[in-house]
Amino acid sequence: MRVSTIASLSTLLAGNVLAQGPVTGKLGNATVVTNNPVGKEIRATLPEQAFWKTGSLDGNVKGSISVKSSPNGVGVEYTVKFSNLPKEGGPFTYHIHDKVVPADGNCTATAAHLDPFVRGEDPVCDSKLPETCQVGDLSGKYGKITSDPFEAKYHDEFSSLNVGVNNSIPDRSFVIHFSNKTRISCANFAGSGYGNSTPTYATTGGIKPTTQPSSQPSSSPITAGALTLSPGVLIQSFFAVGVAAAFLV
Ligand SMILES: *[C@@H]1O[C@H](CO)[C@@H](O)[C@H](O)[C@H]1NC(C)=O
Ligand SMILES: *[C@@H]1O[C@H](CO)[C@@H](O)[C@H](O)[C@H]1NC(C)=O
Ligand SMILES: *[C@@H]1O[C@H](CO)[C@@H](O)[C@H](O)[C@H]1NC(C)=O
Ligand SMILES: *[C@@H]1O[C@H](CO)[C@@H](O)[C@H](O)[C@H]1NC(C)=O
Ligand SMILES: [Cu+2]
Repeated sequence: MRVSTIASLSTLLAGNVLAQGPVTGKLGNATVVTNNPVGKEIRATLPEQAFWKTGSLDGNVKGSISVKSSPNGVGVEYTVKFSNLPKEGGPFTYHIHDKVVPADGNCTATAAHLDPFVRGEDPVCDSKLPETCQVGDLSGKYGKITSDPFEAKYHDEFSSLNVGVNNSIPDRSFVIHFSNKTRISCANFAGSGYGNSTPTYATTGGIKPTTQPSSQPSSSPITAGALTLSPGVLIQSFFAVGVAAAFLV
């Protein structure tokens, strides 16, 4: 196809989309949460073992998502940290998923993104209109993981720290993906188990057997790279010198 044809086709498509307004949820735009419990904070931390291991991934991606209520109860503040990412397969995405990770660490069992307004994944949402995005599509709304280490802080109006409501985060999980959507790792929030307070690790959901942490060679602890989880649980560092340098394009 000629370049000019492609150009006019995309003009036509763009015009069409504009005429119909942005794609939003079948049940409308996400509603702003105004009753978040002030002073509440939850966190999900990735486990020691990856769900999907590639050659370059050393142990697992290190990372956590913390969700804190805003002083006025409207929306939440997210603090997202990732490092030790695979060298291939980026830019990586991450989302709040609908279901929790079961004790065996099967990231596939977390189902799809948290999407109470039935927006769907495709077409990808416009980050300038976060109310039109899936509530759980954090990288769609606030940016993909494009560096290592990666850190982002942002305010999201559509997440609830209350439990058992359609946009609740505490009773869910998050998943980090390769750009091709393959799930790399996942974790639950708060004391809900997997990745945080459970010292047992994935058997990789039938994808590849991994060694249990107890049978791993115990390297001398590198305090700088160690990640403290719930009291007493210490993940040993898998950082090699230099891994922290940015390598993603
Ligand atoms: C959803 O929000 C978008 C962007 O603010 C707006 O254009 C659209 O009319 C809204 N749709 C509904 C159904 O409220
Ligand atoms: C997705 O990308 C990862 C990393 O490059 C690779 O290991 C995996 O096989 C890919 N999955 C599919 C379905 O292509
Ligand atoms: C992981 O979860 C998926 C979806 O629930 C399921 O189909 C699959 O069998 C599970 N894998 C294992 C190894 O349990
Ligand atoms: C989700 O709950 C909020 C608050 O109760 C409500 O306004 C909204 O309509 C609900 N959305 C769906 C899709 O059920
Ligand atoms: Cu996801």
